[in-house]
Amino acid sequence: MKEYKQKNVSDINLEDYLGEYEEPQATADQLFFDCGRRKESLNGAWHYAVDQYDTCIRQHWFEERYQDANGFTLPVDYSFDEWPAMNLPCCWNMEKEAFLLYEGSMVFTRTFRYAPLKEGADGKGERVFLKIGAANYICRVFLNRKYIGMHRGGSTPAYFEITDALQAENRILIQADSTRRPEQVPTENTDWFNYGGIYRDIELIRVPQTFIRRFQIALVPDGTFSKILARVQLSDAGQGTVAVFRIPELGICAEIPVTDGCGEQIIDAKPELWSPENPRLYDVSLTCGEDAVSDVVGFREIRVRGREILLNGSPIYLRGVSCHEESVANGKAPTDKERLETIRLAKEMNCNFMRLAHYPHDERMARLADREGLLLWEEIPVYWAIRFSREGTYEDAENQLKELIFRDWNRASVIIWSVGNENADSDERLEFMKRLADCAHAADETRMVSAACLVSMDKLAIADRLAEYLDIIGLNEYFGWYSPDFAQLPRLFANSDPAKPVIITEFGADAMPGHHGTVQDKGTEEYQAYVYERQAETLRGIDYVKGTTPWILFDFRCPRRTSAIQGYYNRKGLLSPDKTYRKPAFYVLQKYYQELM
Ligand code: GCB
Repeated sequence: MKEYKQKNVSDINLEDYLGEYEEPQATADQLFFDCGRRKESLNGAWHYAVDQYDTCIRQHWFEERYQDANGFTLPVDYSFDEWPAMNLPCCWNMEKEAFLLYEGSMVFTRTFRYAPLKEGADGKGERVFLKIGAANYICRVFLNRKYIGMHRGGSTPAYFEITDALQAENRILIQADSTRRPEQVPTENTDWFNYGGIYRDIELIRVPQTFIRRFQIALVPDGTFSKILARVQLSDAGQGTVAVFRIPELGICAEIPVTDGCGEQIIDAKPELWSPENPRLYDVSLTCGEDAVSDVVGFREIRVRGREILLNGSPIYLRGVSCHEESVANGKAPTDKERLETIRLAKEMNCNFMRLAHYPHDERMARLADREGLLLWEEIPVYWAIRFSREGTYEDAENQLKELIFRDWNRASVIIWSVGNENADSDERLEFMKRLADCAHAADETRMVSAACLVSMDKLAIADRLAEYLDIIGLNEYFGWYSPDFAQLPRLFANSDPAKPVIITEFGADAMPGHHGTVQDKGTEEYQAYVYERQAETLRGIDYVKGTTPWILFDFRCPRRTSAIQGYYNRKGLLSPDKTYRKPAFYVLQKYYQELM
């Protein structure tokens, strides 16, 4: 870590004031399996201040220096307990009209009590971690006048060990910074709204000295549906030990030998298979030493054979739709009820699949999809013009990918990890994304890796060089919208001969709810429905297209979209932003999917 000296309380001449707050960074290495653990919620009222100039960090507010060495009372620019309060988690943009377009830093603070629960068998006490489900984009944590660490990445969880900083009475301060920056993932330019805030759960998690870091369970994808893989990794290598893995309903109680902190067992079993039609879940648990975790999981196999996608050994067509994580009232922090409604609406359209675009959605979504029976595509925001050669950008992207994979590894609903969206095919990008695809394959041998690629317009073909490194090719094509000539779509397919299945990850057209005209009038419901009809007409005949996730289930906020019919919304939704109004294209897709069932 670089050394920086604070010269006085208000360090107005220190340009690199962030220097010492860029590390330590909470990464995928700190993330651990937390289902079935004892958690204490820190959700609720937090005092906050808009901190547009990063004064909290420049002036070290967290040090709470009210007096100098001689007892002189110092002037300070904050008063934590008199600041207004906000209920976290939330997107601040939704809290006050004045915050709607605010991008930058906010500082949140509260106090909480802590009492250790027990001494460990080794005489050492428990360890305590702070989990922040998500804060966009950077967050920095300060506890009892100490800097704990930071996290980068706006949609994945951060875990900070705070054991040594805890006291009976605690003051915690979290700075959340939603500034868009070119080197970040995503960059400063996206086609969605940049919500700010600590917008997913904030929790304290107590664990023993040595604890279970990873607990991964899956059906072994060997086509026999008769073996379950259970994998464990402990927080420390330590001495050899044994973990006990149980699935009571299947009569499984297996010992997993653990050496150097890692163990793995393949167990004979005949679980009822999970599928969208039969989302069968089992309670599973793992104990090791003083630690115990549990989960509720489904067992299914997903695989590619030639140009087919096989679910539990049978070819499947992925009848999907793309979806942002958003609600009018709650921004990027929808309630469970709102998430369930999103799933219900997709099912009403005869979907068995959803693309969670363009960043990791709340882990709740995949749990709900497990329960409700919906297959998922999950994605990291390697979106558009990522600065592929810039130092640190790859590491940031890879870290977000690993955080997502480790977080959702046990979710039967998740079948595809996507490493990006619509990135132009350059050498730097190929190297960057090939590494990401390799990383996803190495972190998870049970799922498919994909990316939403661009059409090669000069060849009018599927020709993205990244395809070689993917299991399934995602293709965004906008014939009928950005590319006017529908006749090019069948030609594109005729010109292509992919060796793998293709999912059309986007097509669509804007339509303002209730805006009517002829099928020639862009922006009308009629035109959108026409685009869906023409698309379906072509796609139904292409044998290697094994899924579609048109853009998009509902209209979403989008600062780039300023025309009269857009009104700062992307209007390609099949539903109005509040999800209550179905545009005619909704029924076109519903009918098309009915045909494919
Ligand atoms: C795309 C992007 C998506 C946009 C959409 C649009 O290709 O992947 O994020 O929102 O087009 O509406 O232009």
